[in-house]
Amino acid sequence: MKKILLLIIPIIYTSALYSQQIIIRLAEPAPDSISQFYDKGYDIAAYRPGEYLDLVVSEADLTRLRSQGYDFNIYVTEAEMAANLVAERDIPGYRTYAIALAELQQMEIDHPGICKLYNLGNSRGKEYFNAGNNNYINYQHDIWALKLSSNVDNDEDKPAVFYMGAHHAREPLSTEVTFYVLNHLLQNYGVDPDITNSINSKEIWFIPIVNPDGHKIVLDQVDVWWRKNIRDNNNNGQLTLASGGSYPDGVDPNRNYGWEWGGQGSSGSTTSQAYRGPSAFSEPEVDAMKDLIATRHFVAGITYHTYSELVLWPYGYVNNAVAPDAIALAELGTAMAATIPRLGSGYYTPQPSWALYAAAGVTDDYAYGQHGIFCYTIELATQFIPPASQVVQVCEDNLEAALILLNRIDYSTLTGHVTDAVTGDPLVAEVFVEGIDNTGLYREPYRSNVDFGRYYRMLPEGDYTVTFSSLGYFDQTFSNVNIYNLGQTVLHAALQPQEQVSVSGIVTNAMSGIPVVGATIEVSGSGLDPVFSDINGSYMLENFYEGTYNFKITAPYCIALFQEVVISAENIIFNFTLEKAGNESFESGDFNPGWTFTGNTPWLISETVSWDGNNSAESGEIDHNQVSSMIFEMETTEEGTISFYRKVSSEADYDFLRFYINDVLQDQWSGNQDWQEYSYTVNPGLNGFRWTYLKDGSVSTGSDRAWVDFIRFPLPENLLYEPPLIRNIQNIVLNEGNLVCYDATETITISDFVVSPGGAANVIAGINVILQPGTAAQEGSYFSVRISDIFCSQPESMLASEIAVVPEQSANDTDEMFFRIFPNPTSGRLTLEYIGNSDPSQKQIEIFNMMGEMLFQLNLTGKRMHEIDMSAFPNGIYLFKVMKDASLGFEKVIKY
Ligand code: 0X9
Ligand code: ZN
Repeated sequence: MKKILLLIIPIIYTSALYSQQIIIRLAEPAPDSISQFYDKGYDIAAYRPGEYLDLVVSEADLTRLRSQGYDFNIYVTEAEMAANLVAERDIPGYRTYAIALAELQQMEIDHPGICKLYNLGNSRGKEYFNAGNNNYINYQHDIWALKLSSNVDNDEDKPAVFYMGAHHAREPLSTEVTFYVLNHLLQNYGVDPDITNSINSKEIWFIPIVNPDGHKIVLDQVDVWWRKNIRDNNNNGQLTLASGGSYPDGVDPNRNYGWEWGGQGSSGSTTSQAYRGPSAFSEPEVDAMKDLIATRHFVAGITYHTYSELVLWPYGYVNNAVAPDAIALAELGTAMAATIPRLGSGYYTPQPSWALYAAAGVTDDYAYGQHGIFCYTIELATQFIPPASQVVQVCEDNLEAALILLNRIDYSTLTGHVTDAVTGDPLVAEVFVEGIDNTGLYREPYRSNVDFGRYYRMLPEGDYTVTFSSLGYFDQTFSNVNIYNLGQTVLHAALQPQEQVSVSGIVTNAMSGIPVVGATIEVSGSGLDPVFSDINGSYMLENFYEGTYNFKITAPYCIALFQEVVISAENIIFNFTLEKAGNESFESGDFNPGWTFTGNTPWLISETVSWDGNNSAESGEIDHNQVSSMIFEMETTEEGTISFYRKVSSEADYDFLRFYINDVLQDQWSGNQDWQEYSYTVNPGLNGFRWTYLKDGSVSTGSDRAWVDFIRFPLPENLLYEPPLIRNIQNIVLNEGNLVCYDATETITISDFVVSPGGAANVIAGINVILQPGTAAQEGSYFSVRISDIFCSQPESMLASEIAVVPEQSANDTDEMFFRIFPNPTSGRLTLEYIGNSDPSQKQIEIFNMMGEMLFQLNLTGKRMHEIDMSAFPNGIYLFKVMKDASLGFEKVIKY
């Protein structure tokens, strides 16, 4: 009776809860078929280029795929998966969490000198339970790690290696192989001299079940297809099982690591089996791995998965990725793969991870990118869950590769200690190997560790130039460092400390020369906190060392200044001038200071496509899976608005223009979309505005790019010139006119202010307006004057002034001309922005000096923003004469 129940219950239980899935196989897939299925969000079970492509699908999916002409066969059924999980006669099959934990605990008891068990933290389910949710009572798991090493209670100066299993729930074979390697080493301690030596000289870490909650779902046969952890994505307070291949709960742990997190091959959809989570390391299981990796001196590791019989190494986040250590990584991966027999014949295939498919947020990319660890993903076997009878064989077959990895640090490796030459204390220093570290995609520099100053570099055989550098010390370079295959090369470095210097200077406004208070001075790579300029614009950076640094200076509503600074004992004073930020229409034909670019190519200036004038910013030319970004940073002190026009011509729904504020996506557009204006609220603080054009893995449509024009930044009103209301005056004399300082901050209108040629100084309401004798600006013209918002702190200096002079408005003069000129005053670049409604094409501008001499003429030719270079003009006040059209004469004069 009991036996029958045991047989029947799992079948009823599983089929009642979710629709059945199967693994289907496409034999000899075309090279591009993987990306087709990947892009459509299929659950990829396995892929061996040219051999097979396996998908997890429902029966309905299979029918549909067949009707589309695909030649898929059923490869593994759900019943087979479930049956394989179960122990066979005398063959134990797969460990549960409870059995695994008991075994680890027993090891620690049996081998207390060399085994130490660490609890690395809670699973997601345990976190929910601890927070009071009883629905997760059965998912209270810990993430366990066993450290195997002599003097196991001490943290010694030893290189560490890790073996991880069960990132993915439906891959319990990965736990079995991890245990097998562990048991083999343990049983041979004191027996096999090589293994004994390895355990004595290394730390060997085992994390057999990284994702215990998911693992339980599979081992209990609740859902044998479960892959992710059990994050409650839909917030219903309980585990939601899949329906129709959709997985509402869970994050894919192998998309949650923080190296290029969010990129290709990871999904932003919560129901996807490859859901990356809301942010990098959002999941406690993955966060636990991050902490472990950060706190031990790992040099290599394997994360086991199933299936496909592959040995993979970083990078995997983007196609055609080349790691700086590509050669040494491939050498080791190839050596390991050559020892692992495949089920039929031949050996595992070695390849960089991206060659399988690009997937971002994976373990090996993070371990390598962040810490330089030679981390491999081994895709075991030919099924997620092979029958219990095959488990031991797969484990045995994988042992030698695990030992090869363990021993890699013993040869073709550079190692040593870096110390302070005076105190002898260990030093964290960058270890730069010429020809390796300056090649390939970015990886964090290798550094010696904080406890011992120890470093390891696994390198291809050969001669190298190696430089040790640490902030506050003189670099030390060694050439002809020979790396050979029979052992390690030991190279210690004792670095001489540098004298400390203090760097100081003043930050001023480039236009007025006035000190900028509260500017932020940051020095990238210095390890120093940013400092701020004081009331006099002065800043001071203490405890500095000689060298070349990149300074970044920002202040509210100013253009961020990026400057390389060479500091030496003689050179410690650096003054900076900041330009006020202006709106942007790209009419100068080049990017103005303050713009920076990231991604595969920078943005360009288009001279053929524009919303106003002739120019706009155009995304750089990019290929599939690439991005092109332009960024402008601006500090603001109050809430404001940014607006811009955008135009897109791209593959609809796949290739996008995206706009971000501080890396938070605000909007995205794709397809064919003509110029349109968008605006967004901007919070006070340092704001990074980023426009990114990005393409997915295939297809290009239209012009395949995006344009941005007429950007209005969140500038406060007083930075912009708004034409004021005008009253009449007659025959104003402007040449040699001189506006003196006064302390008014409110708008003051000077009305009925008549000055005839030869007129003298006038004083109105405490404002001094001195108009020197001279010639009338233009005979017979009628003007009004208004002076507004004037602020001065020092007599004699002109800080900001605005005078607008326009003819008396006639009743039919409804087409008002509106201009903004900023920044004002200026020392260089000035932007004149037409903000009226009518067509600006007829308008003309003339600029005069105070002598009434016309300096130059400008036609608006349809442009709304004009960049005017004033840097060649001497300090003073200039008049802008704006004409409605060339024949109509004065419409407005603006004085600067
Ligand atoms: O997709 C994965 O996470 C791994 N395959 S699995 O079937 N076990 O899920 C492979 C990851 C390898 N890395 C990259 N392709 N970047
Ligand atoms: Zn996996």
